[in-house]
Amino acid sequence: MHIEYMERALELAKKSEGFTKPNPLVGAVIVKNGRIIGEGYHQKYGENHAEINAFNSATENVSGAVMYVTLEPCSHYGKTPPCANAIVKKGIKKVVIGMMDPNPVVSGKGIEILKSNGIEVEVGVLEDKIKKLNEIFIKYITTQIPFCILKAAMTLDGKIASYSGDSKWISNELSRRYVHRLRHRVSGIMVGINTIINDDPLLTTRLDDTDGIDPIRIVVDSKGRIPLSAKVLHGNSKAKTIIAATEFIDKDKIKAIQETGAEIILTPPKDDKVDLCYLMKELGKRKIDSVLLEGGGTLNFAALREGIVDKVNFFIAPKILGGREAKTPVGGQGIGLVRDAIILKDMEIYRFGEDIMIEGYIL
Ligand code: AOF
Ligand code: ZN
Repeated sequence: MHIEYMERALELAKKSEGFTKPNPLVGAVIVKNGRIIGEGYHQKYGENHAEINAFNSATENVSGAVMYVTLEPCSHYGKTPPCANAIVKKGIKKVVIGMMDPNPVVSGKGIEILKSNGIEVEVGVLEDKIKKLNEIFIKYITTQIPFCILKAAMTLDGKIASYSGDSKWISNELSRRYVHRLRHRVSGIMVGINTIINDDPLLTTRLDDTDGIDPIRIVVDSKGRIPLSAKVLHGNSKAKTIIAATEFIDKDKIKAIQETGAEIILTPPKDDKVDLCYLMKELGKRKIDSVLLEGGGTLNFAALREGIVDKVNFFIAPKILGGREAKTPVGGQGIGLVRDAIILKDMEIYRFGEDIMIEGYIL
């Protein structure tokens, strides 16, 4: 039963994917006499925490009940008062917690409040699944650097476009729909200037079931080559656009870009290019907790080499294109020796119809 109640809390937490950033996804279930008498989840950034919504939904007196909550109840006065205190006041007998709060402001202190008030506490139920759901939050709250997901779609022979540059579409509709859910989930989407010049993408979220949130568009453009007519510089999205450049960008170009409403972030040059580690820190300062990196190959290689990528999602379609000159997902200069290769771990395979998606974490 234990696991089932936590599974329910996890299922509730997932309902607000995309809406709580940069805060966590949290679900809570209240159980009394073997029945669920209250449920809640954190629905939107800045609003009630999961525990409070569970209390508000309770159909009977919660005194003496057990609470299952995916994240350690908070101990701080933030946008709302501490949930641990509310739990004490309501007379909850036992709290089962999925994972400790990685937030240094809370971590361990919520549990301490509960225990010192005579509440029984158990930690670590479904912990791995809950940590995966909150992988973005865990990295961002402990480092202030966004969690970065590199996404690429390729043919079975590893091409992201044909030799003539055609790429519509490599992956199938199910895969592409998943990518739009990812765009909704993350705070930022990042591409290199070549992608803007070649494809002129919108980089917005297009979902058919819910209203998706557009990520902030980030273009890595060291020398400021972006055409002022680029779609990302025009009012087709509620999300803003950031152009990341270096001192090699023309002053007049900076002004012209700013006049479109976009923001410029200048980084010190690194090998004459944008310093990606510096850029990620700057994005973190702007509350961007996650970035979906949608390439192309030059930027993908630089991002992997600089160590800003946390996870990859490689979609592989049952198509073969061939072509010596056809682009692959990771380009750049490349690595000379296999022993120096970038290594991944925790590999998982997902199916989207006939497409295969391989997920892995950078070691
Ligand atoms: C949430 N939702 O259900 C729980 C959270 O910005 P605040 O004041 O809402 O506080 C956010 C912190 O509260 C967050 O970093 C995490 O440590 C803790 N728990 N946050 O947004 C919730 N339980
Ligand atoms: Zn709270």
